[in-house]
Amino acid sequence: MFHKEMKPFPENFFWGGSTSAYQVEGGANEGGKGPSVQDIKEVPEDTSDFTVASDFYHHYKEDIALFAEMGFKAYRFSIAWTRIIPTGDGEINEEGIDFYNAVIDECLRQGIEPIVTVYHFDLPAALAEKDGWRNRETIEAFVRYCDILFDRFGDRVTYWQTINEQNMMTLVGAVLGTSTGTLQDIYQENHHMLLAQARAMTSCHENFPGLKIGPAPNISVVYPKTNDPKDVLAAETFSALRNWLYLDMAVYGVYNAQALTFLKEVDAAPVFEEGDKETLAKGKADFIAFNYYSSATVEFYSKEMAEKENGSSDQQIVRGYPGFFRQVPHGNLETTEFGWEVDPVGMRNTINEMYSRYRLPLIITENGLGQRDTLSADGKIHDDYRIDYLQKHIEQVQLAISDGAEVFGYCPWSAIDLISTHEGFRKRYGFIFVDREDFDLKDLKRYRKDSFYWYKKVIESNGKDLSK
Ligand code: BGP
Repeated sequence: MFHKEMKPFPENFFWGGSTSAYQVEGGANEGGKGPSVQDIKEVPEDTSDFTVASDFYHHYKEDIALFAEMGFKAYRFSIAWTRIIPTGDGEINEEGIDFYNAVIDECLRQGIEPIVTVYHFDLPAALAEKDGWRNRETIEAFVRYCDILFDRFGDRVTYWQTINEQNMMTLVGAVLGTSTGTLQDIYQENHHMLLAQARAMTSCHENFPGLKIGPAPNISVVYPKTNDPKDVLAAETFSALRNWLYLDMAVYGVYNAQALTFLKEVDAAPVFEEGDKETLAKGKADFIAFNYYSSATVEFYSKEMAEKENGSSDQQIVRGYPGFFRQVPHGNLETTEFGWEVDPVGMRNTINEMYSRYRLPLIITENGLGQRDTLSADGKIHDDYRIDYLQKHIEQVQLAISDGAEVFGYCPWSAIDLISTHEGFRKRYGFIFVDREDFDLKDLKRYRKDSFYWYKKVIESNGKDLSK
């Protein structure tokens, strides 16, 4: 669509940045924190574990001051469940409450709106030992944990996100270190997370008026590889499973029909208990937070194709499922150093499709470029590539706003360097460089990257000046 005149970014737009507790905090064994699945998972041999991360736990004042210097209006971060309740469902750890009180107060003191994710990949290890999300008691533990957060922090935190990238935990749980199992196991866990989310949203609305709550999936447009109607259908099925299952539930309180039918066809449909349908129907989001890095491309994948290639009993449907679809490279998109396709226009498509389906205010809670950075002898980081990536994506956000979508914030990943989910510290995303390597902690000193100064200018001009 062409616009005679672009709409400006709204006033009070939440320009900010994003992090998650286990990837940035460190202090893994401090302040009474219990272990999460991220602390006990096996990390790839050549990458760091999460014990120290960026040591935000000890540097939070300095880091939030740097966010404020960039002009952040919002900071999207997650609370570690195991700092608040070390065993997941037992005693409250007041030291953990104190830590997040301090972080929230520091944000507010600096004029930054705290936007909190309740759960970002870090299920308490004690709950994982009791079968994690496969066990329905985890739903109760989650709802209690959420109520504690709303109660203790809701006087200062208005915007809440339930579960970060539940769809990625379902599609690539093994890579994220969240969970594995048969397809049926995984979709049963998914069902329990959906119930937990619905219960948390309902409780938030009934018991804590004034707070706003939404999901935080990773949403991306799915292109058919060709205009062959079979490819188009394949893309639609994959999108139903990847995207709409999560948003239909968060907004309408029902399973996406196509996704549920697919799950039945592959013998992975969740088992409903009495009352589940009603519980799900009650949970309604106030806004949609979503993460976007890249688009997806899909082709029809026949059973014959699968047999020819020696069959695929692969349980990871993210790659493909014989008789339905499979993901393929786009073919016309550049890829990052770490192999991720870059598709800024895809973000406009994604926003527009989401807005026309759901008509809720949208906030981008992750988007960014993971790349190695070099610290020069004079303390500079020339990350033009990151500026390029962000510039192109912000342009598309403004185009989507001009197309008619309601977008109220942009919080790219990541506010500061942190540890990648499975590719270590060398894969950096931040505006602020943290001087450490995967196995050499150095001094953890903070340096402003070129993108820091660029983003400051973007925020100051409310998105009008994107020039380098
Ligand atoms: C999202 C996660 C983040 C983050 C980001 C980048 O899926 O919500 O936790 O890490 O992706 O991914 P990665 O670290 O694998 O490069």
